[in-house]
Amino acid sequence: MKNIFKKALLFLLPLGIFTACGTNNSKSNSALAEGAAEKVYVKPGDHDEFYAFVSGGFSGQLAVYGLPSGRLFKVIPVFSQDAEKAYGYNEETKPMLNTSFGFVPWDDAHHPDISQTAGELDGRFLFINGNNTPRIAKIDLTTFETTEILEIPNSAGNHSSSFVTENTEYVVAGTRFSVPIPQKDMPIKDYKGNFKGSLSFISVDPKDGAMDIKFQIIMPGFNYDLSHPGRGDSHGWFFFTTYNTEEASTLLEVNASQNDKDFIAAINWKKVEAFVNGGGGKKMATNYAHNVYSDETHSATSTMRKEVTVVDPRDIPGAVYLLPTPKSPHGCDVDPSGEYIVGNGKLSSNLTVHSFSKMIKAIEAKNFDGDAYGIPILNFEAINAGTVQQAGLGPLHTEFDGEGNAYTTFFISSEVVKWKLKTWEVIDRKPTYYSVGHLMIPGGNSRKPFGKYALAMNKITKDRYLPTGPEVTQSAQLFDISGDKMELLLDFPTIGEPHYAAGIPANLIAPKSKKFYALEDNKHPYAVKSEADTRVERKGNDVHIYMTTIRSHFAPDNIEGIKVGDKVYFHVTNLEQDYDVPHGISMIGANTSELLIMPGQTETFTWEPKKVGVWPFYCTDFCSALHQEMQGYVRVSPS
Ligand code: CUK
Ligand code: CUA
Repeated sequence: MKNIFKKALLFLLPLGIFTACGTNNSKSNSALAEGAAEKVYVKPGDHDEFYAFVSGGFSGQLAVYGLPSGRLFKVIPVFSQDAEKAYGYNEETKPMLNTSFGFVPWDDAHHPDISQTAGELDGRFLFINGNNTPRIAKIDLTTFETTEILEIPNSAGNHSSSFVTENTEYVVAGTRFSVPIPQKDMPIKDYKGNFKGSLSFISVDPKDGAMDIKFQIIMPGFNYDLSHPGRGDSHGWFFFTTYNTEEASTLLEVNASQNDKDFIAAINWKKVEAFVNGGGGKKMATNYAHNVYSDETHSATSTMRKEVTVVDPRDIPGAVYLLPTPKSPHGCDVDPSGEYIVGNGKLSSNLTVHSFSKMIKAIEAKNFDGDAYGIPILNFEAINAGTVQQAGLGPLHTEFDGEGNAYTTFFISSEVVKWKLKTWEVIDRKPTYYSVGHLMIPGGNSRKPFGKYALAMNKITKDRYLPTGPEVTQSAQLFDISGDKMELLLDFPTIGEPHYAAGIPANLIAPKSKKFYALEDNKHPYAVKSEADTRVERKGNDVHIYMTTIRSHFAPDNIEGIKVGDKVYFHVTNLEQDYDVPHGISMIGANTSELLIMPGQTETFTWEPKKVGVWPFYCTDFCSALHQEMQGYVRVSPS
């Protein structure tokens, strides 16, 4: 790349200047499809064809939309407290947000990925990463609830996560920042050679989905950006983009973009797995939280783990190779056949595509260009499958439609570009409004993409919507990709900042969706199964109220004997056995949120009454014609 062009890119990349000027006609809808309205209109009462699970970025949550309508169905709380669902507020879910740093009720959620069987979406689980305090969460797609959160030790800015292998053998997490491993007090300027990266392979139990860090590969001190699993012939491999291969402690241009090429790290995880199964690797003492939510007890437990298995790639010949890839690659995307690995060099206008089969041949022929890091670097020409020339400015991410086409997002030139695998020719390009990050095609990260739609997730919306003060919504744009040319169908606002999304046909999830919990299976320690068992028990200053709800009353509903200075636990069981009949409750001045209790479930909130008096409570969810009668009183006497 010409130096002046590179400088321009570096200058423009963070500012999105191209965006602002290049799409001066901001209301332009040049790509809008004929009949777009009918194509996205889902009649009242009808269902959407796809679910789209869209990451909430710095909101820490995951939003569920329907496609093609763009209607928002639910925000699933994952890494952040959520008053609406009492997540992280009620006693049952607080342990989900526990970490080795204590209670951390926030994170930056980036990449959802749905579990796979034989390379196809199976609709069982969804995994998503928290970048800030490194964590991987698992969401059960029958209940749409976060059921497991695993902290990742030896990681920082957990970004190249959380993608799954072809049979969900592993969900993979890679550090963005290299850090001292183990952490220690040392001069930052001594980064080079001393800071390390880590790539974590988290096994997923085939039966219940339980996560466990099988091993961590300790890598050179690069930044690890994104990753994708191999599939088909390349199943058994995992690919990670890297930048800052200069190993600089400051990423100002002079330091971090010196190298003409960074790398995609290719990991033969089956080899590493065999090494570890044979007793290889070291047990390293560390500290990380493992939080599990049980549908039986409707409660989470948090345990602190003390040990992780780490491996040095230099101890496992043939396990790790570096694939030279131009100019700070961001996305690392493997096509449905598993043959092509697309490296999206952010500071490049060309897209580099590596060939898996050529990579294997180059390894066999030992066609290496050195091994500066103790890891063989493969010869660029030997592994190159092709290049998409002058495709756009600032390539970020690529998805596939399963018909031999790839779709790459370009942040700076603010467009989606469709191109053909094998011939590397650009077929179509459409502007996005504005500055697209990720793109999602349902199943686009699997052996079987469903095509039909592509969802662009944009960083900047400016004047696309009614203004709402300095902060305006982030946005998604839906494209019809069923024809040769992409056609814009719809804009819709999103929560937080959407990074990646995962889409899946509704019929792979909807039939299995849980309607309610069976009361007889409720193993919550404070559950009561009938009104006859409701009671108030005092233990010193702790008062436990075993309460039930059913349309349209609480039991008990008149509670006396509470004193200022008590800690009152409301353990509320919803006795309903019907779909969509939650009840809610809270108390005046309670600094935990309201509860929202699903049928058959028990939830607990605590209340520390500060004032003498008779204080009412009521149901917060409009549940029946007599909802407004659903109330009670607590009498609080002096201590
Ligand atoms: S990153 Cu957001 S646009 Cu976190 Cu996947 Cu590329
Ligand atoms: Cu129960 Cu309203």
